[in-house]
Amino acid sequence: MIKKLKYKILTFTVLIAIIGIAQTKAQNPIIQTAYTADPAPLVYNDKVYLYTSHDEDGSTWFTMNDWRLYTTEDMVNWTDHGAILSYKDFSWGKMNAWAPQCIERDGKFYMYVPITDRNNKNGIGVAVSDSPYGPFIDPLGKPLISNSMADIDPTAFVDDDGQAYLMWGNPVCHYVKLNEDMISLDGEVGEFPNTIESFGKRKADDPKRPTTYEEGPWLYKRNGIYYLLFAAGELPEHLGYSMSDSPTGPWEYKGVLMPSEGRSFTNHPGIIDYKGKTYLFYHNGALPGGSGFTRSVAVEEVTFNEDGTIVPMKMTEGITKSIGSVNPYVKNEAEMIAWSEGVKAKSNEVVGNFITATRNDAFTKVVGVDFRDSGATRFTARVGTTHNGDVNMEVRLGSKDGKLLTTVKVPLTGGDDRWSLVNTEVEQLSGVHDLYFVFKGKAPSNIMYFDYWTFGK
Ligand code: FUB
Repeated sequence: MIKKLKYKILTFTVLIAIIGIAQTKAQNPIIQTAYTADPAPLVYNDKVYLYTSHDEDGSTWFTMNDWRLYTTEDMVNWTDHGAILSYKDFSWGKMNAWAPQCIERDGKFYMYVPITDRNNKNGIGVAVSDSPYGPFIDPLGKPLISNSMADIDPTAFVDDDGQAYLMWGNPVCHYVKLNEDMISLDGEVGEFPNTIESFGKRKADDPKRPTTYEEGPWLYKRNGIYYLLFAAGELPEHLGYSMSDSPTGPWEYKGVLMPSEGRSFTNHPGIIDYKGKTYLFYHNGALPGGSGFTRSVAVEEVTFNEDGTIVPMKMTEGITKSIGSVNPYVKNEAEMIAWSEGVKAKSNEVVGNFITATRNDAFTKVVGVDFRDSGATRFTARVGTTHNGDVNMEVRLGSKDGKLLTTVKVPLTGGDDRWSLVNTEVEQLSGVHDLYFVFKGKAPSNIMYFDYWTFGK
């Protein structure tokens, strides 16, 4: 089985390398500063919290050590909060920080995660926090679910009547009720019958996998109808979905939600309603260096037919219009980014999360900065570099080559644990603009680092 899977992966990777799919320059994939996968969005207090798994740079297998968090209030600018949980935070965890989901109940946040334990067995753990940003603590000291190697990809859901459910699994979908404490099971683990009616017929005959259901279930409810979205086979995966009038089925297969494309042999759905719209998150391999093991998360707006079925969608350039705005007169994190190139996410104990420009002309873009009529005349940023004399950060309007607002000379600080606050004059600004921070320097790598920015008088 593993041999067959590896062969399929290799064939697909070679095929993609030959085709050489072009890198998108649009809003998708929404995270460009790290390789992310298995998106798990959560809406809480008018903000989107996007939990992801994390493919390590240069991975040639599922080398995944922690889960990351990104947030947005406008669906375009995403703020990086770094790694908020690792398999190492579970005393029993050995490796494989795969597809997570975090949900909120009564002000507490429950992060359900698949991990391989110290006996090389897969299981699902739960970690709890008082805040969506963590810290998350494992209250059990052991897996919540540990039945078989198939225990991966949890999705959690609290129904309107207060009953909570956990579903997971590859190659069949398991489910169980959760008690109100969200960290113990209410009854026996069940399994959705893996029938053609429920999950559609797989093209190739595979006795172990007769239907398209593969992994990555996501339970969602809209207008009293339950939707089970899932990663569907065969490889490369597409997304499929089924509908039911009960969270535990029987499920009726409704077809392909998103066909396979985008340089990754896996995909993984996560869906939310936010500010009157519905959004589907998924992953592909569209970043430079992207592949089935260096994936990146993307998002599409979802539309429904009158009968509640979902209009199938393809991978597009994503959400290009902001549904909010950015206030330039407060401290804005450099890692709040709508698009970037040549930039990596970093963090340390001195300043938390920040970004590093890896090459000359690397840049970040922030969409919809609303200067109003306040007449900003000063720009301030916390920056640093290990190079002497030749490093500048340009602040431009509208495009990477757009109107130059100011050039910040980046002082030599000597390391990303030492920072300098720089201040420059800008001409009076008003109105809404996209801001570009363009990093200039002669060094072959790690040109400079950037923590935050703000405008004032
Ligand atoms: O990210 C590791 C695994 O790949 C996930 O658990 C699956 O859903 C697939 O995306």
